[in-house]
Amino acid sequence: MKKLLVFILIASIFHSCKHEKKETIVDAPKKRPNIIFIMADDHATQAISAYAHPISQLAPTPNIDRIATEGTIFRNNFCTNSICGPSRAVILTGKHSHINGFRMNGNRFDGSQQTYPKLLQKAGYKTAMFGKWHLHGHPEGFDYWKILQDQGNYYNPDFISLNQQTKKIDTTRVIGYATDIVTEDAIQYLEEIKGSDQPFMLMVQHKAPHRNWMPALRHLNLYDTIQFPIPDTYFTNHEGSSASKEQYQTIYRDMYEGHDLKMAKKKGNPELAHNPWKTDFDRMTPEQRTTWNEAYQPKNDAFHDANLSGKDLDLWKLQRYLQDYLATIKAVDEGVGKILDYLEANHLAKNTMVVYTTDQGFYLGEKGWFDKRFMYEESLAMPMLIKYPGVIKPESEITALTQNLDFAETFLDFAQVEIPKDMQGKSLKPLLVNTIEDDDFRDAIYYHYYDFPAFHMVKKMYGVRTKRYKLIHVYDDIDEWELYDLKKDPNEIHNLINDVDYNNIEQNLRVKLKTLQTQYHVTNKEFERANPEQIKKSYKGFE
Ligand code: SGN
Ligand code: CA
Repeated sequence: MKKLLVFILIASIFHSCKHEKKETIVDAPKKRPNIIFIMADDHATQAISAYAHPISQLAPTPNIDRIATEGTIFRNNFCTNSICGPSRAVILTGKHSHINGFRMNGNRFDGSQQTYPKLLQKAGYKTAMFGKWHLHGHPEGFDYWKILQDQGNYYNPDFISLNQQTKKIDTTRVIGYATDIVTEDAIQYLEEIKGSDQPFMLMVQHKAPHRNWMPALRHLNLYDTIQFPIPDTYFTNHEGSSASKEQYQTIYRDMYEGHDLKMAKKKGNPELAHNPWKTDFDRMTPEQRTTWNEAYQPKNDAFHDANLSGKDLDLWKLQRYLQDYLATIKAVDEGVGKILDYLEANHLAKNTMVVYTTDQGFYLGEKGWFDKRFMYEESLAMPMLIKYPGVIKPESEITALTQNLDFAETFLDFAQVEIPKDMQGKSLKPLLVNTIEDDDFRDAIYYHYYDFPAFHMVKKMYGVRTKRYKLIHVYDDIDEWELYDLKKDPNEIHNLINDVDYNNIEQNLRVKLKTLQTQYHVTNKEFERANPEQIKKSYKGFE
């Protein structure tokens, strides 16, 4: 009996250590940390095995998970505007889109403004940026940078870089696979600065797993035999949300069969089905293309033999999408492993903070969709894992409501640089060193998406999310409010806006929304509507 009690006691202590917060670590290093910020593009929380979603368990990410095992996992981290360039601009500036001026992808980032890399550089950090930039213009505030041109391509991408000798801008096509090249460039830079007594801050930003989901040659058949779980909402008709009905990002309706799903026109012939953006495949070398065709042709032939239609075809498309999407993540995960191994082998691990995140979440078939933009959980959530040995408790978790808006201040705080008053987030340091309770950090987050009319035709929307509820105002060619109870309806398919039982909750959320808009200096100018003619044209044009 006594033995059993001791066992229960030890087991409960052990249990409380796993993924729970504990006392602050006292032996925190005094030196300013190095920071490596690794960011993927469109990496869904559902596709990181540390988050334990069933999809990710079939396509694990062991190296990314190492960051969670050695550090902390954020459970409620969100973007402010679920689209690429805007999220990146928020990360750099610590300011909402309407303040940093980059509201949608077509905008140009005003590089002259204050950013955290500039402030770190000024404070004596070596700063470098690799991979996807996607803010137009060239990076500022970096000692060195080498970025993918525009969106970047998976194979043989074009890079723009700052030539360190001549200080001139070079554009070069590099033969190889984008994820591997970006990882190698980052490691090579670490080699070059080895032994410097300055701390460093590196941004390593991958193209993957962005559309059109082209895996590395070594991963082309990685998940061929796996059947991924089908989301409960794959065929949902989202009643109560016109925006959901009118979007153009449904897997079985809007994906291009050749370009996105790598389907072939005919059996026995590698010629791709609908492939409007030819450059992704045409830039491959003949050898790469041969390896590619050898991997896809047998599975495409099997597809033709199966002669699928209706729902069977829709489900087949989901599997092909997930196989490719998840296979592109494999190289990202391997790259993270290489960077972590490098830090360990070079005695840098102890004083380096490593962050893994993505620019925004992504749909893996939920509601039938791919892409992002909506304020629903899959695209609003940003996975985030951070390790910093001796400071952040291993295997801990943070449930506070946090945002990409907070990253800049966090890095400045750890680097002991004064945080400018005009930044709009909050340093996450008190959460990371456990001097604040998660629930005391923030009670609600603010969101605003503007990119309409545009590709995928997701309407403009803004809203507020608390731990349990979400209120969204969708506007432009419509004017609709949506309210969700995330506890009762985690899939967000029951719009409760007309449910009288939720009147009080709705009123409180409206008040909170107004408070946040005042706090973040949102003016009426932010709610302008597009020209109705242009909207109509776009619905036709993007069909
Ligand atoms: C491309 C993609 C879209 C995607 C946008 C924005 N189409 O246009 O599906 O929504 O980028 O993505 S593609 O066929 O050209 O890949 S973002 O991550 O840059 O915001
Ligand atoms: Ca993105």
